[in-house]
Amino acid sequence: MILKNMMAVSRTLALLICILVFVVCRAVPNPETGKRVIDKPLSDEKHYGENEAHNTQYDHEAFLGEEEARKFDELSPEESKERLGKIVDRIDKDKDGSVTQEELKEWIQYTQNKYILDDINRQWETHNEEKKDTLDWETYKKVTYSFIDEDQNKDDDPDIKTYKEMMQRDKRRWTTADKNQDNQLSKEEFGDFLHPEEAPHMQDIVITETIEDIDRDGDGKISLQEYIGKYRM
Ligand SMILES: [Ca+2]
Ligand SMILES: [Ca+2]
Ligand SMILES: [Ca+2]
Repeated sequence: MILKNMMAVSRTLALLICILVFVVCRAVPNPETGKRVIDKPLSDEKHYGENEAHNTQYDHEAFLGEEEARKFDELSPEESKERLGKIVDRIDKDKDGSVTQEELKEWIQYTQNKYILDDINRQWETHNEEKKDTLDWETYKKVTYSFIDEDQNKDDDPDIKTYKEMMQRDKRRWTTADKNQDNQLSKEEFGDFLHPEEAPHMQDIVITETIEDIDRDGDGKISLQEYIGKYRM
């Protein structure tokens, strides 16, 4: 229903979304969930479902952002049409009455950045109950991994073993994110910790974690089979 309205606003716009989303998806491999470095997909929906059927909800979320897309689901067709019209006005930066590919690209980047900023704010509040200016590792660990008793050796439990490994990787990333090395993360450093793909000084850790995710047999190399297995789209 929503996409119909979008097409009513502009058929060309819908086509551009498909092209752009396709281009972005091809550029950023979308490994299975569970890896620690996350390239936030444009939507949690699958772009193509069974038999390569096009999932319009994916475009919908890429275009509006997940939260905004949810709001649209609750609107009547008339209301969503009106609201989409207003959004198109915002996308059309030079106000010439049409949306160029560049304007649409900027809009999608804007919705992605907004997701990242919202996520940082949300997680900062969750982990920083005392509302301090900085966060230390022990506080973060207590909130995130409270269920792990490090003194008890339960490595025979595969879940606990996995969480312990995740915690060690988090600690390593935490140390890298601590740019001024005062053993505390400012909100900005915490943002780099959560979304290392956005920060230049975190690039090495992004590469290391990505290799670790793909290198399943742990020999330090990525075989063709490991690569294909991981990045099959
Ligand atoms: Ca324009
Ligand atoms: Ca710091
Ligand atoms: Ca390997």
